[in-house]
Amino acid sequence: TGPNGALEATHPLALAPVTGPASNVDGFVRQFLRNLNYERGVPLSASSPNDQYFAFAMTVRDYLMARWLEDLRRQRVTQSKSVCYLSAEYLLGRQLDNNLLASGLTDIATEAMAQCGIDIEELRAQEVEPGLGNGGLGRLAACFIDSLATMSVPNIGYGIRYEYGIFRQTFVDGQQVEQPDAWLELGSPWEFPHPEFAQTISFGGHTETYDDEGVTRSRWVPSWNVRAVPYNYMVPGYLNGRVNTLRLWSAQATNSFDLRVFNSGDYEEAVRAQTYAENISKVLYPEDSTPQGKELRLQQQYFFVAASIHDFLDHMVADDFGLENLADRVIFQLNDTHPVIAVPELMRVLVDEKKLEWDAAWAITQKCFAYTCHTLLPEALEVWSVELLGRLLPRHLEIIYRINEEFLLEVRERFGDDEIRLRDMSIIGEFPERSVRMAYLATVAGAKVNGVAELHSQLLRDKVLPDFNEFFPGKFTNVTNGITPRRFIRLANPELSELITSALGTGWLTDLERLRGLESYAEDPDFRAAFREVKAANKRVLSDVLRARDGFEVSDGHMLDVMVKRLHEYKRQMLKLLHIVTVYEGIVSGRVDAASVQPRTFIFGAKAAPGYAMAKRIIHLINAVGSVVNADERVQGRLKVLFPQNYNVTLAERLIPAADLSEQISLAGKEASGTGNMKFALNGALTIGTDDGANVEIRQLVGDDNFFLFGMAEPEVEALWARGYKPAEFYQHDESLRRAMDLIASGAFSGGDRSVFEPVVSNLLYDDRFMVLADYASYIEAQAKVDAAHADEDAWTRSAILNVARCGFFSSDRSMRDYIDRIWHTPPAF
Ligand code: B1H
Repeated sequence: TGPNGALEATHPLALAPVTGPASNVDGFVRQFLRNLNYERGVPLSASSPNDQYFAFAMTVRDYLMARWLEDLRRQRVTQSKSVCYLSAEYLLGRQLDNNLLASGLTDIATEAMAQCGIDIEELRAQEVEPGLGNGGLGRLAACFIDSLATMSVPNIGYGIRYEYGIFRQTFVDGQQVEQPDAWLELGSPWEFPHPEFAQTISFGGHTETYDDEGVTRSRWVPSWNVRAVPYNYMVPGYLNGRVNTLRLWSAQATNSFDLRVFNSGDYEEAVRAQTYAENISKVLYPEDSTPQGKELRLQQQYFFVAASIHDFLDHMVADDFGLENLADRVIFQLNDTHPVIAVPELMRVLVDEKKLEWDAAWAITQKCFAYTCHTLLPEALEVWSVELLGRLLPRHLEIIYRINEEFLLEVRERFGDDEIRLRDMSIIGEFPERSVRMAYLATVAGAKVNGVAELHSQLLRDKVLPDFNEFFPGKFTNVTNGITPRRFIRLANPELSELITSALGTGWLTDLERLRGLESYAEDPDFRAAFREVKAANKRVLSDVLRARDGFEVSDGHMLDVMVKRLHEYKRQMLKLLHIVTVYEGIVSGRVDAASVQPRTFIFGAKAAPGYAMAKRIIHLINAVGSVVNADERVQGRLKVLFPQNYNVTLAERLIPAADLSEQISLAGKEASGTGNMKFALNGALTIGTDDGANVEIRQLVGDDNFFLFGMAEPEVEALWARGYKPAEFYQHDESLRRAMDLIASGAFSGGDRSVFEPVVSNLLYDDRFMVLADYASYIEAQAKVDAAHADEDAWTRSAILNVARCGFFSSDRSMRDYIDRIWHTPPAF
């Protein structure tokens, strides 16, 4: 090897750049058979669908490889500023079709498989989606890295390679049962392990000071460690030849693992310790919104951010770059508080290991991080008890204390000895136990703090972190979320994509504001007919999927009314259910003629956190209402309630394009943004929604005529709380609400057993933290408007087209431009 360890080859082939297989059907077939034979070790004639899927995926990979290697090389050579996205979750969805699309290989690959006698649909069905996220937050990370690759922005996504992703949901007697998601059981063709780039990550132990040539320094003496092994995944841009990297860390026991225990002869104990280390990346915590202060979770967080920071510093920053300029090389974007322990880790590296002065290190750190907050729920703001943090990461706790001390000094300088303010702004909270407020730490350390929709960012500034907003003028900003149109329009809705292209030509997929051009087509009867035909075709596709997957029959001619998202009380699936029960009760009581009811199919998709009892009861109730309503002949098949189990990205891609009505009905001031709302609107569903999260911006863009607004706005919610909210009063004064609630309480949906759903009913009557009853009347009224609007087919289609035309803003490409302009300041890519 030559200087810098570079290999010096003389063979001409070794000097040429890597090239992929020939970009034609023959080239694809040849490479596919090669992979089948040489990588899988099977002949075509004896290959299983899984072998074929693997060989196929590897072939797609082979076409992307040359660009990937080149982009990795250029990241190092140019040393231009990179975005390191730190996220505990990436909810990727299936990779195969996305990577085919990005590489422009779909047609060639389809023909190649046909010539091999292979049904490409069967191959697609082999892929298990990597469900390495809970919901919106994880899916957002996946959309963002897609957009960055498509915009050729240098980016590494860092995260955790959970062996088990979000649990598989099944229903047993209508109740959720969780099963492990063994997504790696058959391996994954998309990952590249690099054990040679493993990092050693330490935990526990104590700190000490020592004399370093006359300077007193601190150091951490940890008590155990674990190996973090990186697995690389390709993140190809859309038809631009760019391939970025997603690097997920897997925990392995170190070889030297507790030799002391080994030597003491306690073999069993040593092996147990190994298992302990490997637990770190074993499973994704299935809590959405409400983090639990579990030790393993803090281990996961520190494990992946420490590995990521060291990985970047060791391999991506040139030796002569100069640490004081680190912020010219990297911005670490903190996806919520989950990676915030990265802040004291970078400080520890700079101060303890690189021996920088504290102030110099802090100046660098404050430029290298930015923080995105994704919530408004107080219970979702992560805190770690000082006891736990100090035990697991003693040096980091010291560093956090010092950061806090110096921060509070500055606060004192500015505001005087205002003890209440000081207590309120302290990174260390005292009640109910001493703990580290991770959102505060992130806010103090971050160059910028952003919310994820206009309303959310406003509430963050005014309600959640007002003192910080005052103290750090200009630090707070907004970046409204977005979704990738490649996956959620082009792949999920190929028929609509074709229709759009027939009207606008190509180019809109990477410049989504061009959808504006569809506005005039809303007036064109032929276009409207074609648009309706697309929706109908998507319903047929969905119908086939639900039949095969769940044994459901979707009736023709029904409006599809869809509510898919995590089950959480603030999202108010109960409100949707009260509407259904109200319509049903009207029919069975004889007050409403079934024949006059507009045929509707209500589709729910939702997982509940396994420990969230109320959410699980609500799932049970939805299923119970479904089985009663669907079986009742008096309904004459005009109402149907379907709840397919295990809602995931793959199902979302089929459900959303078929939907007529999108349910976005959270209590105003609770949903930070929502991203499903954007996916539905862009696929031509109309929204019934509150003034919450990004709904606000959707409504502003599509116009009041094309959006069904209902419910209290956030200030009204506040005012009602202030007056004293008594849900039972709404029950007493609203006959229709009373009938619906009474029907549930009567045991009509639980075989006469009144106790089963009693907790749900009494929770609404006497607590109702999310004001379901207060918004009920307004919701029912809005649903009547939906019925009326849907009766006018042409007007509805017109509105649906305008939703598509006016929602180009919600491309995640636009979100990325906003991050670049307002936060990252990364120069245009090489
Ligand atoms: C969102 C989370 C979340 N906000 C804790 N917060 C988690 C919190 O594992 N945990 O402990 C996991 C996830 N997720 C969602 O983020 C918001 O509720 C949505 O409104 C928003 O659209 C989405 C993306 O910004």
